[in-house]
Amino acid sequence: MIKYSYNTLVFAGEDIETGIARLAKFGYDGVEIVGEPEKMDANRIKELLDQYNIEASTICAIYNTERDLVSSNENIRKNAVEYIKSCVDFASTIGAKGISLTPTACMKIYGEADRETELNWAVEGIREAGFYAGEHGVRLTVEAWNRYENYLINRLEQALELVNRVNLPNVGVMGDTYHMNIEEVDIADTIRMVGDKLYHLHIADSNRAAPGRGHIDFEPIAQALRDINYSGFLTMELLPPFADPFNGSKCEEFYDQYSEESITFLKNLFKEEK
Ligand code: LER
Ligand code: MN
Repeated sequence: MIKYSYNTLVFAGEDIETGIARLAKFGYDGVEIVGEPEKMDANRIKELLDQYNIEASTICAIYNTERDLVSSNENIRKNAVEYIKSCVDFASTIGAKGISLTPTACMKIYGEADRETELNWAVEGIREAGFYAGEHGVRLTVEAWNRYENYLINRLEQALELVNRVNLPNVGVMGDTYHMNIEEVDIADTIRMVGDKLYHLHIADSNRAAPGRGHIDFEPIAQALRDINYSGFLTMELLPPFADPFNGSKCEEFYDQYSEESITFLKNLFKEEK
């Protein structure tokens, strides 16, 4: 069965309780929590999730120049692995089952070494973090980002190839319809191609607004998810329409309005049996 969650990344400037309460009120099954374990009180988050009767779907890990699995600097690569392990500990405490992973920094669009060397570093780092995650019952999900945010893994076939090289059962692929709309030939066919290795999916429309507010056709995507018997979370990851959407700027519509509207849109989409 499909479950719905919402990435709290966009709820800038408010206490985590307000976001959790909002998502519980609008009928979400889960909350995707930003992966900054050192800045967050995991025990309090767990208490709040229990109080509002909603689960932690996943951790949205944040990859920056200090947390880059394919940096040419070995210390930074090690730091990235340690960071993912700290997200695993965080996930274990709050009950999240998956952590997103992209093997380089967000907004880094040039490599530092040749592609094969970087992919080998990625495999090495993901395997180490992946073993640790496996011991804690947590999945790592390799997400492809569009070419303006990342140069290494832009399409799901590349994510799948990397996941196959890592070859651990708890390491799979994740998509994001916003990135896929830019990079894939056909979003639905790509979902079918990844099949049971699709462990997680971010949902946003073509402009990163709530589904239904851009020009992605979600009908064939829903059909592809039915075809592969997808039973994971669909997590809204909506972000403001800026060149740098990660700078913490607030847009009022991303709080109540898009939270409510997104789940209504997706529940309608999956309601009718096709
Ligand atoms: C993260 O899930 C994502 O999609 C990227 O754009 C970086 O935040
Ligand atoms: Mn995403």
